[in-house]
Amino acid sequence: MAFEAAVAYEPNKPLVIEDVQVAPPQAGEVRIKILYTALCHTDAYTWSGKDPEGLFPCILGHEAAGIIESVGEGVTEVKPGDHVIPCYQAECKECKFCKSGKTNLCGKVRAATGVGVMMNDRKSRFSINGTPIYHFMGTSTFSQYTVVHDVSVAKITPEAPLEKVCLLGCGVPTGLGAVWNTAKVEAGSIVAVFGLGTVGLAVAEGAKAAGASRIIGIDIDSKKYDIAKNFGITEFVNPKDHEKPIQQVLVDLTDGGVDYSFECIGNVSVMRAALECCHKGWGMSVIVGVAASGQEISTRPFQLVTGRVWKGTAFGGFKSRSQVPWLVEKYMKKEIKVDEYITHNLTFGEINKAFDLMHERGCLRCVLDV
Ligand code: NAD
Ligand code: AHE
Ligand code: ZN
Repeated sequence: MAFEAAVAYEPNKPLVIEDVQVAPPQAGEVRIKILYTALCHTDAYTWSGKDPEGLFPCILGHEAAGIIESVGEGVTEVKPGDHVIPCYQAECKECKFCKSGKTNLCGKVRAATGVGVMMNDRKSRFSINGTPIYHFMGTSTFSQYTVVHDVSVAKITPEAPLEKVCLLGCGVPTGLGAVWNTAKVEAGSIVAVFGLGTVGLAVAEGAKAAGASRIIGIDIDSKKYDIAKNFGITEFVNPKDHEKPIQQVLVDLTDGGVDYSFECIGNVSVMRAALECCHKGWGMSVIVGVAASGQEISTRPFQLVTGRVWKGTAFGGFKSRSQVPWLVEKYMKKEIKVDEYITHNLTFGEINKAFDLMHERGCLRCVLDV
């Protein structure tokens, strides 16, 4: 089968819509007709060439929704016609990670998804005139059809609007889960959110639902405050308005520091500030942002000796196949926002324009009609 996909041939070079051969799913794989995909900053990060796992040519994309077209041998949990969200964080329910009860990371297919191929034969299911095109994050959703491992697909209710719930493939769950699963923010807590894009706003939404008493948003774009108030941000600080380091500004504002902070940018200097604005004795900082290859975090170990805790989160700690359907149900019951994060809708052919939009003010998520 040949279908259109947006191929990234080289870092930062415009994606090219090509007719790509999409091979049938092998054992333990499914082929999905992707109907809608959004763009996440991690796609832009890999496209930039700074991701050590970025391989070219590849088909990017990991925040999407679609319908199962066919399944390979031995696939029992989904069938053609099922509505699904591809999940870059797999959940096999059998590996050491899945059984540990301590993490949402899964070990079953990660070695293959990190090098752009499928587990079975260590080959790609995408090709153009016989030349293989690498997969990305085990999802490759910038394509009308994609092949993913069956452990990387969450079956959702057919009633859910796919043009909205595609967002539940990455950014929104990541922010909510960072608060609910990773930090486990308690009612009454003071929370600081660094970076008010989709992920940071979802952190704010999660913190509000958890009953946080103050949710302080920090962003270098002061226009973000207006929109952020709708997601639960109660106070706003622009580091550019202060001469003091931002961690000191926050410590002064909160009688010694915040209970929880979240870095949702991918900037290692901000990660340090996010840790150091936490309260002595118990403050916890969660790294959510993805920093480029070669970047490293640092702080005085004394910060940790005196009780601050530094953590990180992948997909907000949610177990994908088990919990994405639950998040979709929560959206259907209007218990979590999704529509509010979608600021732009474009056609698949406008994908390069969508990448440009990501750098513009006022853009949270852009959804493409594939
Ligand atoms: P975004 O670009 O929409 O938002 C980032 C925000 O940070 C913007 O509002 C920007 O103005 C602000 N900002 C930039 N530099 C700043 C600074 N020095 N101080 C304060 N604010 C600053 O991005 P997003 O889609 O919300 O994603 C955020 C990060 O999360 C990215 O690094 C992305 O790759 C990562 N991410 C991680 C996971 C995960 O599982 N850990 C999942 C999804 C996304
Ligand atoms: N290949 C990158 C890893 C980037 C990264 O940390 N990815 C996050 C998801 S970002 C989604 O937008 C993640 O879940 N990581 C855990 C994992 O297993 O990949 C790099 O920098 O090396
Ligand atoms: Zn993402």
